[in-house]
Amino acid sequence: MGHTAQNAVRAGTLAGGTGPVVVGILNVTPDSFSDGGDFLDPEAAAVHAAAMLDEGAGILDLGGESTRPGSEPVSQEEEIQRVIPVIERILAARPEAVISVDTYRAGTAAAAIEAGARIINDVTALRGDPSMASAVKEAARPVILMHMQGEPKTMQREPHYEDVVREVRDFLARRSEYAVAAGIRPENVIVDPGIGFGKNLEHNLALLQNLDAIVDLGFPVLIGASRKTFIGRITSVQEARERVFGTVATTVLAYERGAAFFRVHDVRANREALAVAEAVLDTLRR
Ligand code: HH2
Repeated sequence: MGHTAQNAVRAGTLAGGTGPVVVGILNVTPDSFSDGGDFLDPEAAAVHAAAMLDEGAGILDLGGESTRPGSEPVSQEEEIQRVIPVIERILAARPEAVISVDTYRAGTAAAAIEAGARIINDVTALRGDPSMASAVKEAARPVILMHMQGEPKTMQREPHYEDVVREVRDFLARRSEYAVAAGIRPENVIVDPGIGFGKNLEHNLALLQNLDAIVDLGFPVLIGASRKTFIGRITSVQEARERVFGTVATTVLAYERGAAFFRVHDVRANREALAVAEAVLDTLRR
C-alpha cells in the first residue's frame, strides 16, 4: 500500500470510516477571514455543524479564536465561552460527531475534551502553552501539530525561508519528537505544514508541490488551504467564500501526494472531489 492509501486508512479510522477525511471548519468567532460572525450564535453554529456532517464531514473543527493574518488573541475564558456551548449542542443532537477543537490553550483543550471533543488542533504545535503537551497526553487524544513562522498578528509581513520545504519538514519532525517524548502516543500525532501561516504564494506552492517530504515523516498529514489568500491571488477571486473551486484543486492535489485530512469550509464540494480522486487512484493501484 502506498503512502496515500496508508494515511487515508489511518485518518479514516480516526473519523470512524476508511478513506480520506474532510474536516469541516466551524469558526465561532466574530472575525475569522471567511466566515467570521456567521456562527457566533450557538444555534446557528449547531445548524451549520449538522449540515456539514450531512454533507460528509468526518470531523468538525471548532475554533473560538481567529488566527487569520493580523488577528488579535482572545482570553481563554472568552474562547471557552464561545466553543463549549457549541460542542454541547452539536453532541446533544449528533452524539456520534467527531469534534476537534482548534486551540493552543491547555485550559480550553481540557474543557473541550470534558465536553466531548476528541481531537486537539494546535496551530502552535504545542509551543503556545507549556501545559498543552501534558493536557493532550492526559486526554490520550489525537493532536494536530501545525507549522507556523512567527505569530498571526505579524506572520504575513515578510515570511522568509532558505528552503521552505526542508524547514517545515524539520520543524514538524522536531515537534513530533517533542510530543512523543512528552508521552503522546505516535499514532495520535497528525502533522500539518500550515498553509498561509507565515508563508507567501511561492512558499505555499512549494509545500503543496513537495508534500511527499512531509508525508515521509510517517504521520498522517492535514492540509488547510480552504479559501486562503494564495488561492485568491492565483484565481483573482477577491471574496474568500467564493474560492471553492481553487480550494478543491488543492484538496485533490494534496490527496494524490498523500495528505489524509482536508480542513475545509465547503464540505460537499471537497467530499465529492475526493470521492472521484479516490476512485481514480484506486483504479491505478489495481
Ligand atoms: N488554518 C486556519 C485555522 N486553523 N488549523 C490547522 N491545523 N491548519 C490550518 O491550515 C488552519 C488551522 C485558518 O483558517 P480559518 O479557520 O478559516 O480562519 P480563522 O483563523 O480566521 O478563523
